Amino acid sequence: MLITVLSSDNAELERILDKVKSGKSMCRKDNLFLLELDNEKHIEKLFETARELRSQYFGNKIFLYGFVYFSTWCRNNCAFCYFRRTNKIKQRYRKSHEETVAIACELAKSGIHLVDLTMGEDPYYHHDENGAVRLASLVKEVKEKTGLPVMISPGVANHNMFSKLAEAGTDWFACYQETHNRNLFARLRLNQSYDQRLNSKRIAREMGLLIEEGLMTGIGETALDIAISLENMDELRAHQVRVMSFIPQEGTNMASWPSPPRSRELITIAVLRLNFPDRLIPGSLDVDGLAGLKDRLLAGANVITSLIPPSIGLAGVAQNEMDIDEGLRSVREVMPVLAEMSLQAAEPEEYRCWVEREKEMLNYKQKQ
Ligand code: SAM
Ligand code: MD0
Ligand code: SF4
Repeated sequence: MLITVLSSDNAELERILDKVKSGKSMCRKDNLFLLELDNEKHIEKLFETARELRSQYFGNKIFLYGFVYFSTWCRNNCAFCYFRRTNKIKQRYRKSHEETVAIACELAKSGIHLVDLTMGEDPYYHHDENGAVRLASLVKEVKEKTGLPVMISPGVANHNMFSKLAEAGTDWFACYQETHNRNLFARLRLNQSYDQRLNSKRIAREMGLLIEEGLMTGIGETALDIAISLENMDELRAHQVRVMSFIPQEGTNMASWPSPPRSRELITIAVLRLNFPDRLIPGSLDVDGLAGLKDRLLAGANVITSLIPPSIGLAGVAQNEMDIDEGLRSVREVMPVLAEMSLQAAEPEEYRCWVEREKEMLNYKQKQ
């Protein structure tokens, strides 16, 4: 009986993988089937196909993102987040403009391809026109001094902030919905508007910024929720799509909520690759540190995120301390992992070209 079920599952898996390899897009039922795989051999086949597709579009090149969490002040109170407003924490800080630029330059020297400037929804930047001006001038100087593309993760931004950010040359806007199930969203991102958050990505795109959408797993979502998220990511035409496992944080409503088995994040990374073969898909060092990198690359990720310079008091997000002061979240430490897997860090120029081409396509489509 079990053998019959396994072999019919195998046939269905082959059918879906062949369909993807021949360039056809998948339907909700296909995605659900893949997201619910539980046989190790089948999962390995899925990962193999994800790697094949990655190599078809990106060869053996991997992109590296440096991460600067420059303000951990936040006006929101997300149920899952260590940096939520009401949490009394020791890592509440706001780095000055000069300090942030210096950190970005240090990261750039280490060989990263993009600077991701991330913050809580800090009123210092969000409160008024002056805040938006400060943020735009930070992006502008980081771009000028590092010569690298810049991503900004400021939380929900308004039209005025986007126009200043676009003017300053911001390349990317990252803002993760976490889930596209509105009820679940309301339980996670307390007192925040689902539509406003989703729309801010649409506005950013209209202003010519590349956008990143993301999911969190292990927060009470079902496989169907994830399949529906894939459709939303497609509709949004996000340039980068991600998934991260939930990590419980001290002092939050979800402190005793368990972190999920990593299989769900890894399978989702692979399914993202199958749905969006030519898009950027991160494997974050912020979930399991350097030790978790290989599995994420094996599942089809082509960007390493959350590279953080050691010893200057910067925090991660999900793992606010893990591997940071030890210097394990560095370009130097990820290189041997890439080499072991016959992968290679891209040249900064290759990354810049990818970004510039996508931005040109965006602007061209907008003019039509
Ligand atoms: N404040 C901005 C926002 O919320 O969009 C940007 C920074 S926020 C800390 C970036 C992302 O970190 C969140 O969207 C969420 O996906 C992730 N994150 C926060 N807390 C996490 C946790 N406990 N486990 C896993 N991911 C988490
Ligand atoms: C990461 N800690 O990539 C970062 C962060 C924000 N754009 C990214 C969640 O894992
Ligand atoms: Fe603030 Fe972002 Fe954390 Fe929510 S996830 S509390 S918006 S820093």
